[in-house]
Amino acid sequence: MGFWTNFGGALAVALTTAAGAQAETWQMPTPYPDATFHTQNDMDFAKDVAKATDGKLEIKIHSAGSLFKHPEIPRAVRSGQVQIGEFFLSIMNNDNPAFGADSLPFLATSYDQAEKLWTAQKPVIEKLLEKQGMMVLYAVPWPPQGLYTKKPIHSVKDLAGLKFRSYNATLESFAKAAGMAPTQVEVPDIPQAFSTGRVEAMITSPSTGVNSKAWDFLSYYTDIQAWLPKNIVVANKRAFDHLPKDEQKAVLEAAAKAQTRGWEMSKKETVEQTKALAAHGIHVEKPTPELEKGLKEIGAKMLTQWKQKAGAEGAELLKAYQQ
Ligand code: PCA
Repeated sequence: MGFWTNFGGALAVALTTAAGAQAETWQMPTPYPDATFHTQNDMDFAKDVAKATDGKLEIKIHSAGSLFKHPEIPRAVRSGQVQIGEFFLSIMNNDNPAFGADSLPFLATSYDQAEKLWTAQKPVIEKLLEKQGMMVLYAVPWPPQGLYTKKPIHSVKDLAGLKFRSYNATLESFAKAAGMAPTQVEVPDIPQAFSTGRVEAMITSPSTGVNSKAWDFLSYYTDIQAWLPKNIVVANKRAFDHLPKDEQKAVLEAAAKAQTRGWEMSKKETVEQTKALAAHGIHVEKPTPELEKGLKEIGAKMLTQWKQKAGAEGAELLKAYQQ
C-alpha cells in the first residue's frame, strides 16, 4: 500500500510512456472481494484483454480495497496513480447528483428499467468523467436491493431506531428518513460491523448478503426491490490514449463483452442468491403493502430533493429515462 501511495503516480507514468513495443501492466483496484460476481466479471475482462493482446496488456486486479480504499479509487484513476479502477457509481453523487440517479429509491426497480436508466444516465456520466480525464469502460448493476433485519419488518415504524449499515450518502438519507441511525461500512467490513453490534440492519443485494454470510447475524430478508445501483469500471484517459491502437480496440471490445456478461450474471445472481439466503435459514419475505407504501413515500420525497439539486442535467436525464 505504501509503495503505491508514494510512488504509484510516477510508476504509472513510466509504464504508459514505455507503451508500444513491450508488455504493460495496468493496475485495477476494486472495493469488492474476489467472490463477488463483479470481481469475477473483471477477472474475465482481464483475461479477454490479455488474450486479445497476446499478453502485451495485463490487467492486475487488486480486490477488497487492498490497493486503494473505496472512496479513494475515483481519484486514483483520475490522477493516473492507477490506469483503471472499479467503484460504486453513486459514491460520486457529491460531485454531481447525476452519478447518484441509480441509487434513488424506487426510481428504477427492474432490470429493464435499470437498463433504460443507464441509457439515459450514460451520456451525462461520460461527459462528467471526461472532464476529470476518465473514460467509461463498462457498468453493471447489482441485483435489486433488499432489507436485512433481525426481526420481521411490517411497516416503516418497525425500522425506528435501528443501527443501519449504509454504503453511500443517498442510502444514509433514506435510512434517516425511515428513523434509523446509519453508519458507513464497506463490504469487506460487514461481518465485523454486525458481530460487534455496530450495526443491526442493512439494505443491499442478495449477492452481498450471501458473500457476507448474512445468516450469521441476521434472520429476515424483505425483498423490497428498491433500486439496482451500478458499479462502473473507468480508465484513465491518458493511459488509454498511450496504448497502441490494436490494444485500445482490445480493451473496448472486452469491455463491451464484460458489460453484457455482467448484466446476465447479475440477473442470475438475483435468483440464485435469494435462494441461497433461504437455504441458509433466512426468512425471505415479500414486503407488506404498508411497508412498501411507507418506503415509496420516502423515495418520492428524495426524488423531489434530487431534482432540485440535479438542475438542468438531472432534468434531461429524467426526461430521457421517462420517455
Ligand atoms: N452491494 C454493495 C453495493 C450494492 C450491493 O448490492 C454494498 O452493499 O456495498
